[in-house]
Amino acid sequence: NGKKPLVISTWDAGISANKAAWEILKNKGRALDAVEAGVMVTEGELHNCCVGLNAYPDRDGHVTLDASIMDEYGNAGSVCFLERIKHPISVARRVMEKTPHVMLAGSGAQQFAVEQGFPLEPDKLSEDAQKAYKEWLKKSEYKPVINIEHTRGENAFAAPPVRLSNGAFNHDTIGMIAIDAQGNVSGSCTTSGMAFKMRGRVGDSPIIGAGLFVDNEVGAAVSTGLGEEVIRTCGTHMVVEAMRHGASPEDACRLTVERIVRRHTQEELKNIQVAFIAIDKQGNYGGYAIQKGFNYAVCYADDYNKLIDSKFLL
Ligand code: SD4
Repeated sequence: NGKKPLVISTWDAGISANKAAWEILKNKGRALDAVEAGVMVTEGELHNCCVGLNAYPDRDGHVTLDASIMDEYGNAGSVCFLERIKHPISVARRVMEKTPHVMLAGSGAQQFAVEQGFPLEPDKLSEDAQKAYKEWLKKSEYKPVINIEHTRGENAFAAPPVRLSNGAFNHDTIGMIAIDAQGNVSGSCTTSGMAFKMRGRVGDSPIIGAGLFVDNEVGAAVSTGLGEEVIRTCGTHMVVEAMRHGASPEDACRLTVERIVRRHTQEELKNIQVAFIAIDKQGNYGGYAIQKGFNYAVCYADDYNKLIDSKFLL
C-alpha cells in the first residue's frame, strides 16, 4: 500500500487492462488517459460476456452499453443504453470534454458518437452471445420479475454468466481507478450491464456517485455487481465520503457493503453480489464484496500486476 503511480481494476480482465494503463502511468502520463486506455482493452475483447459489443444482449437480443469516466478536476461524462459503438468509454470522455453535459442516453448518445467520428458497428451478436442468448430464450420467463432477472446467482439465469466453482462469475464489468505520478486521481467504468436485462435497463456503471466516483482531494471508488443495489445507496459516493472522513480504502468499501447488506434478509442476499474497490490520495488501495469470489487486479510496477482475492462479508 501507499503506491504511486497505481492502477487497480475489477475482475480478472483487469490484468490486461491494467497493463495498458500502466504503460501510460509509468511514463508519467495522466491518470485519465490511463483509465480510458485500460478499459478500452476490455471493451475490445472478443470473448467477454459483460463488456463491449461482444457481450451478452438484453432480453430483446440487443447489446446495450453503459460507461462513465471522471477526471482529477471532478469533471464527469457518461453514456448509457448505447448501441453499436465499440468504445463507450471514449464516447463518455467526449461527453465530458466536448459537451456541457454529463450524461447522454440511447439514440442521442449514439448520434453524438457518430458525429464525433466513432464508427457505427453492425447490429450483430458475437458467437458467444448468440449461444448464450439462445440458451436463455429456452427458459426465459418473459416478465420483469425484478428480484429474479437482475441478480446473478445460480438461479437467476438459464445461461452464463456462469458461477465458477470458486464462487466467481466468469467475467464481469470493468471498473478502473488510478493515481498518476503527479498524484492525480481518475476513474472509468464500462459494461453491458446485466445479461438479458429488460430493454432500456440502465445500471449503476454510468451513474456518477453510484458506479463510479472520483474526488481528487480524497481518492476514487468503482463498483461491480448488482447495479440496482449500488444506485440505491449511491455506493461509490459513500465509499469516497467515508475515506474523506478517515476510513482506509478497504474500510470504506466494507462500510458501504455493510449498508447494502443491512437492507436485506439472508435469503435475499444469497443472490446478491456487490463489490467496491477504492484508492486514496496516498496510493493506498482496497476492496470489499458481499460474497466470496470477487477479485481485482492491482498494478504499481512493471513486475507487479496481480489479481487479489477481495475480502467479503458473508
Ligand atoms: C450493472 N454493475 O449493470 C453492473 C453490472 C456488473 O458485475 O457490474 N456486473 O448493474
